[in-house]
Amino acid sequence: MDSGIQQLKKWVEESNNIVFFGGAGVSTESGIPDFRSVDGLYSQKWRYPPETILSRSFFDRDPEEYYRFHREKLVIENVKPNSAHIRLAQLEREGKLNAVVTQNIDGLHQAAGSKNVLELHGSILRAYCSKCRKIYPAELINHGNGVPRCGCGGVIRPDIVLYEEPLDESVLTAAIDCIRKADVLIVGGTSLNVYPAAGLINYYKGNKLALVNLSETPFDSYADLVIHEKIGQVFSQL
Ligand code: CNA
Repeated sequence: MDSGIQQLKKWVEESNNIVFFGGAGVSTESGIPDFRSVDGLYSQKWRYPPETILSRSFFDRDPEEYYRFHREKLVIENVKPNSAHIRLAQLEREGKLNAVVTQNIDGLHQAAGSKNVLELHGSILRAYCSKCRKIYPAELINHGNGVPRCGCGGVIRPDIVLYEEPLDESVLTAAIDCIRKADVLIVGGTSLNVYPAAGLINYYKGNKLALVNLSETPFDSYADLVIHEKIGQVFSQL
């Protein structure tokens, strides 16, 4: 076994206060493309960059085009949790892991059985009316054609945080709180380019910060342990 993975395994064995903070790279091994890898959404041909389509001003201006992108690119059928999601859920059940803080919107941590999941950017598995806030089933936004509308006339939207929108204050506070108190912080599958989420690492006060990411990140020199390997493969060895 790789010495980095051996070190991480030891930290995991010794701790009962682990927090995991992850991003899109956690779900690529389940078949969901991330944004910034070579085969990620940023490299695919689309009329506008994902950051533009996934912004609040774009959603308000052109909900038709937003929903075309949403259904074609964000909703991926028959995806299953991979070894990383599954092992994280096990670690929670074993009383070793306190929380999963995720930038993902795909619901795969919950599908794997994780209970304390702090979804910084919301979830495409929930929907509500942007005008009267009535809650709707996700099928309405994830399938079908056109722009789904509420009886009140408002556009039904996914419960995700679009670019230009603030994060949910209570989710952010809970994430800061558990990261601040964590003994081991494992950060994985995130380019650490999207703020304010990436800045959460700064709240960690311990000396066991592990970064598991395929490519380099701006925080590599800040971490106590860096593993540039596939996260599913790493977690299947922990
Ligand atoms: P990102 O910027 O696309 O970065 C992903 C990172 O993961 C890259 O640095 C990759 O090198 C790395 N990576 C890819 N595959 C693996 C792997 N198997 N093992 C280890 N590392 C890997 O994504 P971030 O999460 O950093 O950016 C935040 C955005 C992306 C958030 O707003 C998300 O909502 C959004 N997003 C989410 C999903 C999802 O829910 N699955 C998918 C695509 C984008």
